[in-house]
Amino acid sequence: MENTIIRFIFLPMLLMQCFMAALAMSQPNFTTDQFALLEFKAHITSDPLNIMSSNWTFATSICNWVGVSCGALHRRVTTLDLPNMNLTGSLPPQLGNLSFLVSLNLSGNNFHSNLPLGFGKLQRLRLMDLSHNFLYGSIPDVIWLLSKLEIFRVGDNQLTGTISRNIGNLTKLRRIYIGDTKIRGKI
Ligand SMILES: *[C@@H]1O[C@H](CO)[C@@H](O)[C@H](O)[C@H]1NC(C)=O
Ligand SMILES: *[C@@H]1O[C@H](CO)[C@@H](O)[C@H](O)[C@H]1NC(C)=O
Ligand SMILES: *[C@@H]1O[C@H](CO)[C@@H](O)[C@H](O)[C@H]1NC(C)=O
Ligand SMILES: *[C@@H]1O[C@H](CO)[C@@H](O)[C@H](O)[C@H]1NC(C)=O
Ligand SMILES: *[C@@H]1O[C@H](CO)[C@@H](O)[C@H](O)[C@H]1NC(C)=O
Ligand SMILES: CC(=O)N[C@H]1CO[C@H](CO)[C@@H](O)[C@@H]1O
Repeated sequence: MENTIIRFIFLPMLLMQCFMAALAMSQPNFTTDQFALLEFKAHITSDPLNIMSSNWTFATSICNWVGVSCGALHRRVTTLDLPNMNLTGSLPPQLGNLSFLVSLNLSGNNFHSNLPLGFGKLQRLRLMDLSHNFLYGSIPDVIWLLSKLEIFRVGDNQLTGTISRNIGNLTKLRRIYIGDTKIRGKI
């Protein structure tokens, strides 16, 4: 009898509580994600295909915005993919607050900026493709500490610097494209 009560009443209640707790934990960061994406939108100076202006609005959740997807359970942003969209602008450091981001593909646009130091916080990132833009400055060392990174493409920009020996820490790295940049170093 007691066993049955535990199984049919307490266990579901416990699970529900865990779920609510998980939800409460991820809730504040939903607004962190929202803030990060709005900062990104604010740093877009030209959007000829009207992606941001017509779609990135509060008519829908950020998880329904073009190029954005979220985890099924935690509803945190996991993907920001807007390649070849003719977007002009810069990459704000706040993008580094998308702490659940797995894929970032902004290749083939007109982004003019540094690679923000904040990107070093993207600890879950597996794919970063920023190739074919106008990024400049040096690749911050923190990039070489993104331990989950599998694909790293920043070629066809004006990035400089050396590949840190920390690249040895990227044990998951399968593909790297830094062609046409002024990066030196041994791999
Ligand atoms: C934005 O685009 C997505 C996917 O095409 C769509 O599901 C969503 O409803 C659009 N949102 C708005 C506000 O247009
Ligand atoms: C990024 O998007 C472009 C365009 O769709 C695609 O060709 C490229 O392979 C993507 N990058 C990665 C690393 O998947
Ligand atoms: C982006 O702009 C170029 C030239 O301004 C144009 O040829 C190209 O079709 C545009 N891309 C898209 C996806 O509209
Ligand atoms: C997001 O990132 C910026 C710059 O990296 C930082 O100043 C800000 O406090 C961060 N946190 C939130 C919640 O936006
Ligand atoms: C990364 O590698 C460097 C040198 O190869 C090492 O000194 C450093 O401790 C490593 N860092 C991490 C966070 O593993
Ligand atoms: C509760 C929680 O996960 N908070 C995190 C939200 O995101 C910021 C910035 O990435 C972290 O610093 C918090 O720890």
